[in-house]
Amino acid sequence: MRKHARFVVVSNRLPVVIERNSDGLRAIPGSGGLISAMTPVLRARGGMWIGWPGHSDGVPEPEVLQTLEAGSADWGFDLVPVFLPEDVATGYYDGFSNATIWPLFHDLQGRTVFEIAYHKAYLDANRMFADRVESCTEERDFVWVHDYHLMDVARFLRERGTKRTCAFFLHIPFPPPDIFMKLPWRREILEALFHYDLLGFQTFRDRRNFLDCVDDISPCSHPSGRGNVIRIRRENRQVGLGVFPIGIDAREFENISRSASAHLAEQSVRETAGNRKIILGVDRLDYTKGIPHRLKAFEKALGTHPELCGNVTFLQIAVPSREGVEGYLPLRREIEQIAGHINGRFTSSGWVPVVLMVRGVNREELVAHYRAADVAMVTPLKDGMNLVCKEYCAARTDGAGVLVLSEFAGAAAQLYRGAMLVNPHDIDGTADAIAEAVSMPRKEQRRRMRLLRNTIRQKDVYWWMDTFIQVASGRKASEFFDGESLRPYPQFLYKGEATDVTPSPPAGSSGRPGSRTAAPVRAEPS
Ligand code: GDG
Repeated sequence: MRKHARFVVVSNRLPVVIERNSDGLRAIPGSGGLISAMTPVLRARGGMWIGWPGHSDGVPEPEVLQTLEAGSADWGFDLVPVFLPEDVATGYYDGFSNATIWPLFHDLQGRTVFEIAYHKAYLDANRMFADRVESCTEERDFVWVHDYHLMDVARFLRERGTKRTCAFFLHIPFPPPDIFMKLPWRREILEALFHYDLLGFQTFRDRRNFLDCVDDISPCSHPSGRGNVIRIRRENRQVGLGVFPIGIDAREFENISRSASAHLAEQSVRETAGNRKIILGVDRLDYTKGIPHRLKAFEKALGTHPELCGNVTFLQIAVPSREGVEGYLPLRREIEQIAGHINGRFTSSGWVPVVLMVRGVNREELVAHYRAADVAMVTPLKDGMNLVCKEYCAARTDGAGVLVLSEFAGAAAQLYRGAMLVNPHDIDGTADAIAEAVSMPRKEQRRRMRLLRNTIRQKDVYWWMDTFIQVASGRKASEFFDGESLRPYPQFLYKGEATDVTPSPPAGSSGRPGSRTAAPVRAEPS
């Protein structure tokens, strides 16, 4: 019998990718928002991660298992695979998760595919995840299921009679009723979510949307309480509904940013841009991230603010993603075409306005790009949170740099006081914001960056996990980790930096779209 209850993470993908090299198979780190957030904690404190190892490309399951066992020893936590038959995996992942829920929950109804076979595959896959969770965990373990791929896991666990504490965090937005109601399986999904003990959302906007949907579909549910965590009673179950904006490992980004190698790599990024001012975009190549809109705003800015021509380089890193899902390859072509068009129109001797990198870079190079960027453009059409904007600020150990942030990113609820907020659909407004950001005086940059960095440091990934686990399990998070605190270093603040971490909207703020300072969605109360 184990001494402690275990901390178990369940997500669509394991945080590793199985790769074959000349020495055989090995588990290398995967990428993406969830992995960036959770891996540091599990590596430091141990636990278990259950997930799909991805399409196996003919690698036999025993070999995958063996590789993951070796990976578990290296990584310091257990990697447990859920093997999905190829047809189930395709319908569940490419289909229901990424062609139905992903676009719909980002308000993009026109891109949403409603296909009953996808939904069936989704249920099959969620049942297989529930089987694995049941067989690998005990009743006293704490099971934390992540994201829109796995909304039905608790339902299947409960059908088997298990009573494990099972909590769920939605990393993406929850849509308002007029969009959610289009889903043929809307009632089933809400019912499934009620089998969790706690549902976590990124922002108040998402929780409010969820409650509005519940109210439309089953008005007999009764919410109670106020603030970050409320309760809702439905039939004989009580479910917590919490708002937990996800953070990053800010200290880690600061440490990389201060390293000599990051300084060196920063120089080479600056040289790529001919030592001009740099505007940076870093995104998965996804239609929700607003890359075409951003490039068009840059083009507009060059046309209306001629002083930018020859003096600014737009550097866009776009990491290929979900290439099996419809719509992703055309997006790549669209972005390449817009970048080519801008370069064709504005390039002059020795200056190319847009540098497009359609590939990922390693962590150190990423930080070097953050350090080199005078302006970061994080302008998704809608985003659950967005970690890139937080990483950019954490990497700015010099206290300079300007964050231009979409008011439709969940992060805007936390960062609206230091960022320049834009509506990414407003190309002219965004173009003006670009010009303003590029010429912002150093003193104003520092004032804003101080606010941003302090919020990001205090509401970091450890704060996020600690708060979520405590609310979900009723136990201090340290109880799952041999009594140790989750944060592998003390909470840190620097002298001379403000400690304002729980911003509230400025007095008289209307939150009106287009405003560069108003809060677009409610900021979290203390
Ligand atoms: C989902 C939600 C939510 C990107 N390019 C490179 C690279 N990245 C890393 C970034 C960042 C992560 O990928 C992307 O995270 P985001 O939060 O921006 O976006 P999603 O992947 O859509 O994540 C999102 C998140 O979950 C967490 O809850 O914030 O709203 O959609 O960490 O650094 N990393 C490296 N090279 C790259 O080229 N090394």
